Amino acid sequence: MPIKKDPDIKPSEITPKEVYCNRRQFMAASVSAAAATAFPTLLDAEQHGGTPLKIEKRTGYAGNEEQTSYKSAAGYNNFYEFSTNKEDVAELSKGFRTRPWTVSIEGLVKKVRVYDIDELIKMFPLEERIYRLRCVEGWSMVIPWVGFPLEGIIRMSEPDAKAKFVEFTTIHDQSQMPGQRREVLQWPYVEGLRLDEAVHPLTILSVGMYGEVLPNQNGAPLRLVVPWKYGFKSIKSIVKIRFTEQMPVSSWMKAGPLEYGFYANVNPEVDHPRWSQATERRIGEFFRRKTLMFNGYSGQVASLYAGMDLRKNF
Ligand SMILES: Nc1nc2c(c(=O)[nH]1)N[C@H]1C(S)=C(S)[C@@H](COP(=O)(O)O)O[C@H]1N2
Ligand SMILES: [Mo]
Repeated sequence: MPIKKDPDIKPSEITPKEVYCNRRQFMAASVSAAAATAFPTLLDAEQHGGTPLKIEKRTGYAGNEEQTSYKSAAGYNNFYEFSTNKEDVAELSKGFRTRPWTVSIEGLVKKVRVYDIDELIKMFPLEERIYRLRCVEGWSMVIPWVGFPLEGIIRMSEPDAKAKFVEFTTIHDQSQMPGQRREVLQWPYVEGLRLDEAVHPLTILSVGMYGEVLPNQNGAPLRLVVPWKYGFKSIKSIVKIRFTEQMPVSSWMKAGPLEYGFYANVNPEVDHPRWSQATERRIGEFFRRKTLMFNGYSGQVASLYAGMDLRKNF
C-alpha cells in the first residue's frame, strides 16, 4: 500500500518509509493479500480483537514519532459520559450499542437529512492518518486513525451562504452512559468548529484506529479528529451535525469559559489559567517534551488564524 505524501506537508513531517512500514503495517498488508494462514501466531500478536477495516490510503502526519501502543490508546480515555477516571472508560463502555445508529445533518444546509451510519461510511473511501493528539491536561499520544475528511459530508450537505459554523453533538443516553447521570458537564456533549476549520483537509471523521473499527471508549461509531486543537474538540459518538450562523457554545465553554475557549488551538505560549501548556508527556515516554504550536501542524493551519490575537481567541 503506497504512502501518499500530503503536498502541504514539509518532508520532515512525513514519516520515513522504513519507520512507517513497521511490522504491523506489513502484517496488515499480508492479511489483505490473503497470506494470513502462513503466520497465525504473529498475526494474533498484531491484532487487537476488533473488526479490520479496508483502508484505501495511508499517510503519516507525525514525523518520526513512534505510535502510541494500542493498549494505551484504548485503555486511557477521556470520555466523561462513562467516567472521569481514564482507566475505567474501556470497561464501562464495553456494552455500549453503536448499531443501529443515525447521524442527522441539520441547520443551514440544503440537504437536511438523517443518515444511517453504515450508509454514511460507505460513501467515503477510508484513509489511515497518523496524528498527534494533545490533551489540554498535558498528555499526548500518536494514533493511527482511520476515517475520511469531514469536508465530504459538508460539501454533500450543501451549506447555505449564511452557514459560518458547524456544531457537533454526542448521543444523550443515561441508560447506557453512567457519567451522564452526574452533572459534571452539561449533557449532551457539544463541540463546534468554524466552517473553514471544518472543511480543512486535516479535519477528519474517524470510524477506526490501528486498522480496526473504533473501540467504544475511543468514540465509536463516529468521532471527530482535529489534530491541531486540544483533544476535547475531537468529540466522540456523534449523532448530530448542525450548521449555524452563530458560534456554537461547547460543553467545555459552558463549564469554564475562562479556561476553555471556542478555538482551543494547541498553543505552548498560552497557558491554561491553572497550568502551563509549554510541555506535554507523551504516553509511554518518561521525559516531558515541548508542545509544538498548533500541535506541529502550523504549516497547514496557521493561515486560518492570520490576523487573530490567539491570546484572546484561545
Ligand atoms: N463526547 C465526548 N467526546 C470527547 C470527550 C468526552 O468526554 N466526551 N473527551 C475529549 C477529550 S478531553 C479528549 S483528550 C479526547 C480523548 O480521545 P481518546 O480517548 O480517543 O484518546 O476525546 C475528546 N472527546
Ligand atoms: Mo483532553
